[in-house]
Amino acid sequence: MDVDPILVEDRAVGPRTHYRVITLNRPQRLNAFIAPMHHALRRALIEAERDGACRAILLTGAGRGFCAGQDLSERAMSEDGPPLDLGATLDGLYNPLIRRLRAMPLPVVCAVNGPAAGAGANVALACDIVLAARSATFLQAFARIGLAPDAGGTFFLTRKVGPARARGLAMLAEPLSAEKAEAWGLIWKAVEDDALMNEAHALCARLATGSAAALAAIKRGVEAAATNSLSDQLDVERDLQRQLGRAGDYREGVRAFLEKRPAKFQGRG
Ligand code: T3D
Repeated sequence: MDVDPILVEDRAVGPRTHYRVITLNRPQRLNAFIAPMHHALRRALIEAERDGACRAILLTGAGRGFCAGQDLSERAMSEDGPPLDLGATLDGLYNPLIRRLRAMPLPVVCAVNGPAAGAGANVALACDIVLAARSATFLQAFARIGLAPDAGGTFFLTRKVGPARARGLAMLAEPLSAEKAEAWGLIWKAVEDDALMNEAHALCARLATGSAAALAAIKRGVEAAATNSLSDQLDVERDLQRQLGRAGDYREGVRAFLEKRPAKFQGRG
């Protein structure tokens, strides 16, 4: 019997407000990617974005791993067979996934519950807030099989931990502990294993009731900062702030502050 390669569940946090939990679900292969898993994940992300009541996403893995990257059993080649075009799978599957995670207006929290290897590590790094269980590891496994990091690996590593550590992680392909990943600024936080999911859910519930407009703008601003000059980025901030200043959440946020009460934000409109 075929098992769903991902599981999708909505968690309500208020009237017409929820966040979506997406669980990679091939635990016997440490949730390694196969094409149907890519397609199902793509659908779930598109549907979450279209669902105006969905205000955040929690991405995690079933079983003891987060994701071991590409399922290598799909990549077995005979010695004299034709070479594979890996550029085509990156173009068709991994790159659209990374672009979508970075561009979608919803905050994406990743709960790394175990090994995150190859493209699996880089999918985690593409998320907005990454929590990892203390026992989880991040492994740029690529060089072990004669590849270089993909799915944004060279970009995220270089920008998050700097070129010296990026080269070491990619060339030596040694697992990095969750604690070190936090200390190096690769992820938001390492948490005790048994606290991971509670903490991830609490974070999503908090994001889901925050100002959707502000969170989307923060995401756009931080994304743009990766490549902008300071001068260009000041313009981006001006434009985003101008837009936010005209929106209801700002009005409500200021009023709530002055009235010493929690703000009630509007949602995604
Ligand atoms: O191909 C393209 O389209 C281009 C894109 C490439 C993107 C990539 O991600 S390339 C990199 C692919 N990933 C890897 O090279 C990582 C391979 N996995 C590992 O190195 C290790 O499994 C881990 C370090 C992640 C975890 O080690 P450990 O000891 O905790 O677990 P394990 O025993 O190795 O794995 C458990 C099972 O999952 C095992 O199956 P078995 O023996 O119990 O039947 C193992 O074979 C399977 N598994 C783990 N990773 C993969 C996998 N099966 C297929 N593909 C995998 N990537």
